[in-house]
Amino acid sequence: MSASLRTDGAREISSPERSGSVLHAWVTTVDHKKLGILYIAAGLLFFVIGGIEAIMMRAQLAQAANTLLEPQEFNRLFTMHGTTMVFLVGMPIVTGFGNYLIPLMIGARDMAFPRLNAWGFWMFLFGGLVLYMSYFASMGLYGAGTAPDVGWFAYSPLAGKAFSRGNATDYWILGILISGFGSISGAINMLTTTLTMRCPGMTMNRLPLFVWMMLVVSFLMLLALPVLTGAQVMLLFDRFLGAHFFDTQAGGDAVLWQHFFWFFGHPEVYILMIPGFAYASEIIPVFSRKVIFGYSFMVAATLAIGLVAVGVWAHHMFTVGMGQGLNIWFAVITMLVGVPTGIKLFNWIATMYGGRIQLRMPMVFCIAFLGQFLIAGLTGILLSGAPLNWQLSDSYFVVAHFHYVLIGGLVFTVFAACYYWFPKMTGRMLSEKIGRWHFWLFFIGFHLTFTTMHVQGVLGMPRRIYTYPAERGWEVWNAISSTGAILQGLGVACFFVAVIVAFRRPAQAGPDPWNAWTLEWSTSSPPPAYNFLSLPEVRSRRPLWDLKHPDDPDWEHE
Ligand code: HEM
Ligand SMILES: [Cu+2]
Repeated sequence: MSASLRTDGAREISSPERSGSVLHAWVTTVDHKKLGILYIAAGLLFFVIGGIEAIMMRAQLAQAANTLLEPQEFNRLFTMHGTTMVFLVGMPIVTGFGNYLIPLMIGARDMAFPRLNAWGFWMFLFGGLVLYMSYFASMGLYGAGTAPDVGWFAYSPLAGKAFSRGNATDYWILGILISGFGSISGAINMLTTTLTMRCPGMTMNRLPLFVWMMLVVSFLMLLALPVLTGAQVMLLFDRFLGAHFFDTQAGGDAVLWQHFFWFFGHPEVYILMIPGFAYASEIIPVFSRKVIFGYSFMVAATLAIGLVAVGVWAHHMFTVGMGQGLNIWFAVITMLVGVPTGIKLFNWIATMYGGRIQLRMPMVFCIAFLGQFLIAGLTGILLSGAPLNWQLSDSYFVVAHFHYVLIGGLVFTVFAACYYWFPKMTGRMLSEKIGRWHFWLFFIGFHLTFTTMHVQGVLGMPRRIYTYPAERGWEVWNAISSTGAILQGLGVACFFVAVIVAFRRPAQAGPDPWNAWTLEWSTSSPPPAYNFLSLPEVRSRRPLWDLKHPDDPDWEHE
C-alpha cells in the first residue's frame, strides 16, 4: 500500500486493486465490499432462475389435468427450485450483506481472512454451477442431462442408487457440498471479524443489532452445515462405495438421513431468517426516527432463537412414527420459539409506536414483513402440534407456511435491505416511484399465490403432485395462486428496472442519505477501498449521531 497527499491535505491510500482491468479487479478481489456485492448479485441471479422454475410449476398447476409438463419434469423443477432458493439465493445474499456491512459497522478495514473470503465466494459459485451442470451432463458426459428430482431434502431410499440411477442426485450432493464450503468459510470470517476486529470503544454492548444477529447466524452455520456435509458424504458412500448407511433393506436406516438433514435443515431456516430480522432492526428505527425499543431484549431474543433452533429439528418428522414422548418434546420446544420471536415483533412495533414514520421503500417492505412474519409464525405454531401436523404434513398448507417464512420473511426484508444499502454500495438511490410498483405487484402477487395455498392444503391437496383431477375442487384456488406468481414475477422485474435506471443516473446519494446512525454511513458512498482513513472511536450505540450531535448524547427520538 502507498500513500500520497490529497488536495484537502488528507492522506490518500491507494489499494493494490487499482492495477489491471475492471474485470481483473473484480475476479481477483479480496475486498469484503466487492465480495459482498458479488455474493448479492449472484444470489439475485439465481433468484431469477429459481423464480422462473416456480412460475413453470405454477403454470402447470394453474388448471386441472394439465399436460404442460411431464411428471419427471415437475419433480426436477421443485427439486431445483427449492435447492436453488435455499442454497444459491438465501445463503449467498445473507453472506453478501454480512460481508459488505460487518467491517463497516464495527469500524474495521476488512474481514479477518480476506483470501479465505474470496475462496468462499468462488466455492459457492462453483457449487451452484456444478448443480446446474446436471441439466447438461448427468447422463454421462456425452448423454442428455437431467436435473436432480429427489426433492430439496433428498429423502432416502429415494436418493439411494436403487431409485435414483444416473448421476443427477450426485450433482445435487456435490453442488451443495461445494457451495457449503463457501458458507462455512463465510461464517468463520464473520465470526472472527466481529470478535477480534472491532474499533476502539465498539464493545459488544454497542454492537449494531445487525452484527449481533449475524454473529448468531455464523454460529448456526458452523453448527449445522458440517452435519449436512457429513450426511452427504455418507450418501455418496452409499451410492458409490457399497455402504448402507441409509439403505433400510441392508440394515441401514432411512430415517437417520431425515434426522441428519433436519438437524441441518431447521437451523438453516433461521440462518436465512435471522438476517432478515437484522435488516429490519437497522431499518425500522431509522425510518421511525427513534432508537430500537429494548436493545438488550433484542439481543437476548436472538440468542434464545439460535439456541432453540438447534433443538427442534424433528418437528419435520412427526409422521415417521417417533413415538409419543419425542412428539411431545419436539412439539413443546417448537412452540417455545414463539416467545423470543414474539418479543422481537413487539419491539419492532414498539419502536414504530410514537415515532415519525417515513414511508420510504426500505420501511414499506419492513412493515409488510411484520404482518407476514406474524402469519408465518402462527401457522408454524399450528403445524408444531403433532396431531394437526399429521393432517397437514406434506400438504399445500406446509408449502404455504414455509413460503410465508421464506418470502414474507426473508425476501421482503432482502428487498428492504437492497433499497436501504444500495446507495451506500453504489452512491445511487433506487427510484421510489418504480419501487412502489415493485412493492405492490410483489405484495399482492405474494398474498394471492400463498394465501390460497393454505386453503388448497386444508382441502387436502398434497405437495409435489404435478397435476390433479378437476373434481377435487382445487382448481379455482390454483388458478388464483398461479396468477399471483405472475404478478410476483412482474414485481421482481420492476426491481431490476429500478437498478438499471439507477446506474444510468449520476452517483449523488452522498454518504448518509437516510440520516442514519451506524458507522457505514460515516464513509463516502461507495466507501473507499480502505473503509476508514483512521479507525473511528465510538462511545455509544449511535456513533454517527454522536459525531453529528456531540452536545446531545442521550437522544432517544426526534
Ligand atoms: C418467488 C415466488 C415463489 C413461488 C411462486 C414459489 C412456488 C413454489 C412451488 C409451486 C413449489 C412446489 C410445491 C410442490 O409441488 O410441492 C415450491 C416449492 C418450494 N419452494 Fe418456492 N416459490 C417461490 C419462492 C421461493 C423462495 C424465495 C424460496 C426460498 C428462499 C422457496 C423455497 C421453496 C422450497 C424449499 C420448496 C420445496 C421444494 C421441494 O418440495 O423439494 N420458494 N415453491
Ligand atoms: Cu423446522
